[in-house]
Amino acid sequence: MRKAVLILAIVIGTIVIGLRFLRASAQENMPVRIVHSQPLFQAASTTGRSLYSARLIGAPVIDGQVSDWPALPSIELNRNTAYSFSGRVDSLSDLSAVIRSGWDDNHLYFAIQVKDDVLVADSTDVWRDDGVEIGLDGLYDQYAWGWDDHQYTIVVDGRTADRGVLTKDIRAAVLATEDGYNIEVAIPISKLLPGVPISGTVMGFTVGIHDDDDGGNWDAYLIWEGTNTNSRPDQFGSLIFTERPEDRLAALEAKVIELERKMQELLRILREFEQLTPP
Ligand SMILES: [Ca+2]
Ligand SMILES: [Ca+2]
Ligand SMILES: [Ca+2]
Ligand SMILES: [Ca+2]
Repeated sequence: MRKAVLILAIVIGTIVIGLRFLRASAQENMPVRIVHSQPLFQAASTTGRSLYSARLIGAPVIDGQVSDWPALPSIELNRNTAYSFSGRVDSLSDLSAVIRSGWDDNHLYFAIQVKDDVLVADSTDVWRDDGVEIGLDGLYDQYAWGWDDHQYTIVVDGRTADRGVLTKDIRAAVLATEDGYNIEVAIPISKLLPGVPISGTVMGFTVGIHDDDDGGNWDAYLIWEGTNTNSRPDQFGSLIFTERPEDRLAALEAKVIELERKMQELLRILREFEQLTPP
């Protein structure tokens, strides 16, 4: 038994060294040219516009500070880029947003930086205040009412809802800034997909933003793709999951190192057990 564990430990050690070598040579051979499993900026064969979501090696801290995010592709939502535009928006500083996305095995993340000159949260209904809506069709089946379909709202006061009903399913933080507010949100992958995402996974995706500047109902509403964020995923844009090969290696290496740690723990327990067993 102990011999088998030792052999397994040696095999895992060899894998770790091999992965490190692969990673080092990948970095050595690709000093400037980064090859992506899915091109980060090229259009994919999807309807509407796309946001590219990149695999994150370190999970962002969900605190509203977006300085822990790497430089990633983003989309802008404002009165010029919105597919749907209702109400009145006087300027980009009255209402606009920049949206980035990342993912790992367990969560889909968004960092949303909103410009809004007057922050208001006075209504019971989440859609009547300043806030952002994220429409997701996890299975990308363009059917709106499956377990994979969500309209997550994050209100400027920190409330979170799914299809207008308050929920704790997602973890979000809102931080007021000089010219608006930042949102950071972590959505469990289990709400969107069976298993884990891979590079090339595509979801239906849109984002909406409400502006309330004087209390009561909203004054302006922008939607990036589509006429609403909850019932017409056939009109949504898409979210395309990407992963750099070196990040895939890093993720794999982290898993093997964790396995190695567990093996060391098992060996330690075996040694203790041997010391307790009479010869
Ligand atoms: Ca953060
Ligand atoms: Ca309101
Ligand atoms: Ca669906
Ligand atoms: Ca406002």
